[in-house]
Amino acid sequence: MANKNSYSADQITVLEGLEPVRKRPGMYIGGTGVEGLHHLVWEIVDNGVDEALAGFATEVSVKMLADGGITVTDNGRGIPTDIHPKTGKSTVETVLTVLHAGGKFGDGGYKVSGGLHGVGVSVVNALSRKLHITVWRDGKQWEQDYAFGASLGDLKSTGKTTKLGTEITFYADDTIFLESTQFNYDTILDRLRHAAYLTKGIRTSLENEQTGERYSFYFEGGIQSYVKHLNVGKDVVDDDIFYVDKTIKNTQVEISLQYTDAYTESIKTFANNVLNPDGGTHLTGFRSALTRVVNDYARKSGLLKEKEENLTGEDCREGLTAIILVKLPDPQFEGQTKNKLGNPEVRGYVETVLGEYLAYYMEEHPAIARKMIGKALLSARARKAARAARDNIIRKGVLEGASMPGKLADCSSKDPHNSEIYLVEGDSAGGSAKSGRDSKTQAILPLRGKVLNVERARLDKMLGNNEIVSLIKALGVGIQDSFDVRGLRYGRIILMTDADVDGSHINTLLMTFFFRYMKEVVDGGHLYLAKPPLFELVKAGRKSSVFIYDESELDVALDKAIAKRVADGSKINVEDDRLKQAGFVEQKRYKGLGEMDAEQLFETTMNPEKRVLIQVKIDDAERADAIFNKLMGTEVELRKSFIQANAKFVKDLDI
Ligand code: 0RA
Repeated sequence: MANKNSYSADQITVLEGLEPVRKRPGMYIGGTGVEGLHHLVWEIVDNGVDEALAGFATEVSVKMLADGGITVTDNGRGIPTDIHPKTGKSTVETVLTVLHAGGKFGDGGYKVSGGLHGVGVSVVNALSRKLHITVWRDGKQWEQDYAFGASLGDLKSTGKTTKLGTEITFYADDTIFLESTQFNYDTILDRLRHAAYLTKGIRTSLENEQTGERYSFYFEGGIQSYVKHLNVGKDVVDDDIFYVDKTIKNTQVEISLQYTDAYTESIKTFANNVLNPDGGTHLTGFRSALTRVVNDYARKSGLLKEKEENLTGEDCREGLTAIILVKLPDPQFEGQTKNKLGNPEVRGYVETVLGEYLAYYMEEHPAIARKMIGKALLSARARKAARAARDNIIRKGVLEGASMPGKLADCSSKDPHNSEIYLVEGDSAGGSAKSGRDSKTQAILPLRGKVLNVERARLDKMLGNNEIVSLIKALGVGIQDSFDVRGLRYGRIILMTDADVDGSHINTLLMTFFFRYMKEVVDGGHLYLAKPPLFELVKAGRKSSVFIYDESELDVALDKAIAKRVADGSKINVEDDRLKQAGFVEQKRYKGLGEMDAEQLFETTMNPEKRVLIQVKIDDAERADAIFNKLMGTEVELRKSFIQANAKFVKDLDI
């Protein structure tokens, strides 16, 4: 047994330590897809951020190496190099080879990693085919190599230094990450931007060795800068941004907020720099303090009359952008997805901090305070009007009634898994779609003209719009309080508009509507964009045609067709233009759906066997929010520049 190629006893224990990770990686990093892959980067970055939170590091940088590796460097304390009493190995090796041996015990700091989300750098090591670590500590540089989680030798001192910090280079194991081991620059950049917003005084940077791209973030204002960033492109009530940072007991509460003229609220909550999408006790505390302070001020100032009822929480939050960040030693999470902060004491802390400092802020800034109250009063009035309008519509049975809108050509299938609805721009294309469709599974709803801009309209106005009402009714899901995605009558909702600027605009308006009012429909993967052809290449004798869906495909298609004719031995006249050489007699450019007859429309755009559909995804609600604000908001210049920059969006459209 004991030959020189076998592992020594303690190496075996170490290997066993990481075996569960290689066996069931999903348990540790959520999955082995692209998201899980990026988890490896977050794990190490978070450790560096922890060093910054504890007051030891000021910089965390990531480099995407040309050979596929990732290097993460921080200037924290450096992982201790001394022998760990429990393992008899260096602490570096212990941290890298023993599960959950994060090792930062009792330093009194807050941790991003080591808590619920941090699974430890050993997981990264376990899932890397190669890993190299360099530590600068105690005047020395130390280095060690690993493969598949096992050390290839002891930690060795390789030089002298005055530096402090840790640098880890790893190569994701492609036998684990079968889908891809390719990292995404924008994904990493996004994470580093957030880390910089949430950790005051930290600089984060990213370099892509292959493309030469590099970026660095430092936000003096922390979450105040974050609010500013979220509100780019929106009209703000005042340029000033509220900010407070107070510690109660051992919990640090940081809040920043600013009102905009939007009708929606955008509040993000974090515990120890981890986003809590479902809120939790910090959000509850925030809401109750906000409602109380705004009402108190409104009463005291006489803006809210004695006989008027209190402003609701919703009224007080209309147009609000806020970041709530708490840092606490022992965060507890609730709910199935653990997306909700549960520590009960946090509610009171946040309520106290905001209650005191927002009241003070409003006293100090009476002009801003009046604008805030004015907004909330408007919202209250609009809310009452909207409720009346909706009640009226519901009373008339317009939204839920058994009868379908007159313009809907429904399909005969009543099974949502087996039916889809096309929302078609214009009555004439709608007519073609109706006669060309497969009436068993395909329903058609023509929408006339520009659908209402829901971003800038409240619900009462929206419900006054026939197109929107027909749409809600046809889908069968209701709206707002009555919304229920289980009522959805079609598995696929397909937006079919002309391939021009107006068509893109209508798509955007409709996507905005779904994003704002039927997000679950989008989340459920039900929303699609149809892709009509841009060109038709007509064959001699008009026997058959080739349809082209992308500008860039045109040349490729001609090349292919010419090559095929050459291979077939057809005579080719080099004097002819490329179209003729390819055996075509005409190149037709389609400007709109209306130029196709019913059969053509079906064959090119609706036939499930051949059509191209683009699934609308919301990868990142924040990015979507920003884009919608750019597109739908009042800032014409921003909107123009975005449309120009993205005019040719095609394949995977992330809204
Ligand atoms: C164990 C203990 C200490 C720090 C670290 C680990 C540590 C880990 C990583 C991972 C990436 N960068 C890191 N920086 C530090 C505490 C050190 C001390 O008490 O001096």
